[in-house]
Amino acid sequence: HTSLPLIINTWPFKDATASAWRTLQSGGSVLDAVEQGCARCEVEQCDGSVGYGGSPDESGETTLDAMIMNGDTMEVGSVANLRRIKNAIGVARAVMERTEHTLLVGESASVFAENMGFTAEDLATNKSTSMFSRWLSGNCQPNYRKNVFPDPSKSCGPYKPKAILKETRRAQHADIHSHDTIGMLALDQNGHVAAGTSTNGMTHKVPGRVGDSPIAGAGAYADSSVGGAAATGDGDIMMRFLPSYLAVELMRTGADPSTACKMAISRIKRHYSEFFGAIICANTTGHYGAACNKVPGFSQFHYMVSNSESDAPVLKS
Ligand code: SD4
Repeated sequence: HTSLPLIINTWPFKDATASAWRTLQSGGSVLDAVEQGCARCEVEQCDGSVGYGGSPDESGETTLDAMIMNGDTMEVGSVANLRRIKNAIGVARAVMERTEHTLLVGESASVFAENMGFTAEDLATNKSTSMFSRWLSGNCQPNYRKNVFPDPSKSCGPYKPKAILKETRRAQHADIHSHDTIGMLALDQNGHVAAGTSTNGMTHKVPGRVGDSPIAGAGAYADSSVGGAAATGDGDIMMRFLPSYLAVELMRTGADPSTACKMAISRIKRHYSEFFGAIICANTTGHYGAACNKVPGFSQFHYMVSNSESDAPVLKS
């Protein structure tokens, strides 16, 4: 097939696609491509949901989740709840290449990053500060706490038990602008596959919350004997089903990428018919596909593709 090498990523983050493509063209590896592509979004703060200055948690802090996977060696490096460091995918790669571990979390991950020479910076911006204060000063609903509501005598918290309909939470998730992780796959002509993700998670999440993005098999998965997959959406739900792992395993047993993506989404739908989410898949012949759960407010999922068939990234849906 002629369409290798291939870069594919979630959402219309075309600068990320272009950056990954350029990295491959200038002799970089698939890992370099995924790292550079996701890092591009971390710098651009793609959609406010990748990198610094977005998705403040319930205490107002932005923290980052990222992972990278080498489909040749099956090595993974991940960081979750990373504080103070903007280049989360870079730290994930350092975990993979400079430790024997797979996942580092929270303050300790940040100290590791500082020791590895990453710059510590405040991840707050005017935008994230005002998102947080707007939430505090009125509309602060405990998005992600079940069966609790703020004390009505205070503008926000401490949370008091109260019945809360599950639909409330689902409705919040239907707002696709509150979470648009970058998930990226890179495949080259020599059969190398890499996958990665980077995100600032969910707005007003409970501090300490980790989503699907830094979890191997959930946020992304790569196996150079098959291909790769990456997911985006409601990580709290999606990570229970390891959709990226499932999609890669379905391709291993012969499913084409579109079918594998659809089946991974259907598996989640069986239990959470209204969940918000999408997945991209590609196999080692350069074929690719995507699927999303069509729910009100989210009927079309956009993703970017770069391969030898065009000289600029192409938007697909
Ligand atoms: C998360 N999956 O932290 C991420 C968010 C996301 O599109 O992908 N949004 O749950």
